[in-house]
Amino acid sequence: MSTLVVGDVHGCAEELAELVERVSPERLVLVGDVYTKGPDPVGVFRIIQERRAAVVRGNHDQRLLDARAGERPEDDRALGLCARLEREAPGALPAIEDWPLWSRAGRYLVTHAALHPSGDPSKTAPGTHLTLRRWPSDRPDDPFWYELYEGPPVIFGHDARRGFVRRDREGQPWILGLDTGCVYGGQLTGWIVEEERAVSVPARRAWCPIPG
Ligand SMILES: [Mn+2]
Repeated sequence: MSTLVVGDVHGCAEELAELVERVSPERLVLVGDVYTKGPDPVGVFRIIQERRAAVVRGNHDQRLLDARAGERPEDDRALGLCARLEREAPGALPAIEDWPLWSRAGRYLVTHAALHPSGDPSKTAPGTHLTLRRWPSDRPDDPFWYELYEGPPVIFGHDARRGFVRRDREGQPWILGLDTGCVYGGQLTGWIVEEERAVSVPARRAWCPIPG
């Protein structure tokens, strides 16, 4: 068995295809934020279908669901992407409804943004799974959530400004942040769970500036 967990794809289907071809995993898991910002969300949906990928829901995925439900009438970009997906990839938006806020890959918990410091997903608020970077309130002087983390091994994404994060415990990888900013011109990074190693492919180009 080989399991590849991949950081924020953000519509970068070419890079995802290259990474998946290079590793040929039996199980593909994405940490969320898969469709928005980048050039080819439809291509990403095809790869998810072909590989029967598991996806945990990210804040940008949730945003598409909210836009589709009429809860973001001012969000032209989300509405535009919803319209495109409904036209070119029917099934893409309804599938998001089935994506959980967290999952497992081997010995790791997988979530998009963060977990409660205990590592207990049932104590983790939905907004923490989806968007939190700093515990407890995302204030600029709060510590990063993983500085306080005491739970089981975890893989997350969502923080391209931090880039690749790795903390070990007892000589084993323990906290892994995989968002290396592919859509901003960085890299797309995955973690091969059974081999305990990272694999990256460079971005073809930058599609938007990294948010501040
Ligand atoms: Mn995110």
